[in-house]
Amino acid sequence: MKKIAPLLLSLTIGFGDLFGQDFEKQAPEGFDIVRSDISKGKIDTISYPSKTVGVKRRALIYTPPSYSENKKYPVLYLLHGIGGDEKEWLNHGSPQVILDNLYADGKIEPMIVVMPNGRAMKDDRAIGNVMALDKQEAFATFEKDLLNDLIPFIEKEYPVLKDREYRAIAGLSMGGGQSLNFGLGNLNMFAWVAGFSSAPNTKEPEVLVPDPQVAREKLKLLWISCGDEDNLLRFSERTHQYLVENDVPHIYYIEPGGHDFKVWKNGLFMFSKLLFKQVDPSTFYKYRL
Ligand code: FER
Repeated sequence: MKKIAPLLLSLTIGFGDLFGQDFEKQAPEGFDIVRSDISKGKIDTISYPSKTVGVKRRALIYTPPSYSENKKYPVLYLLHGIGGDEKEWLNHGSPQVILDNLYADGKIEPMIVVMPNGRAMKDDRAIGNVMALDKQEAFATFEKDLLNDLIPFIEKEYPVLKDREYRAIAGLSMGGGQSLNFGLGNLNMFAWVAGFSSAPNTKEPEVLVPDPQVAREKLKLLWISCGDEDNLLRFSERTHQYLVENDVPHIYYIEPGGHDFKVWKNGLFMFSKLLFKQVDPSTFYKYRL
């Protein structure tokens, strides 16, 4: 019996997985609730000099439980939406709780998460008309700030792995568009790219992925998710359609919901579980409706 039990267990899990029974499509209840009995990561505010903007800029950084400067970590850059700033995820998405819980359950790789302000302009506060043209342009300018200022700063100040395979970018809405634009536009820098409910700033598919062959070779994981009741769904849909037509493996994950943090928290939960691990593109279909 001693020998048979593990065999039966692995068979059950194997078959369960085959039929999708063990496949978790929604974060389980409590995934975003603080647990008192587990070790926690830490959130700090950092300030980095930006040549792009000409000022010092703020970002939040999450270091995982058991963080040590003697280890080396992969990094996820996690971006906010049009009405947010570097604190939006923290204020509305409990990313540190979601990640702490996943660590406690052994479901994610230790990683550093950087939450910058994606509105790269001198006054980068989310006040006044957040849709104003100069503010929208600042979301595009952030590509330079990220690549030339923030990433070099993080790589100088923190013990991080600098290879593209250890760098991920994900974001919600306007930050989802940024993640797809900057990630797919800089495949020499990012192997993991995710857009949650990506906004109209998402470049047209042909511009986003001009060379499907290169994307196929370089991407570890491209994740596109959106709520089925989101008015911006068409931007995810058209990207997905193009990727199918051009045979670029990706996860397309439409879940019940609108343009809100329920969807984005679930996106962070699901995407972070896959990050910096072996991925099997033959399982991507499971995320489809
Ligand atoms: C738009 C509608 C929504 C738009 C941006 C958004 C740039 C972004 C929403 C968000 O970040 O939540 O027309 O234009």
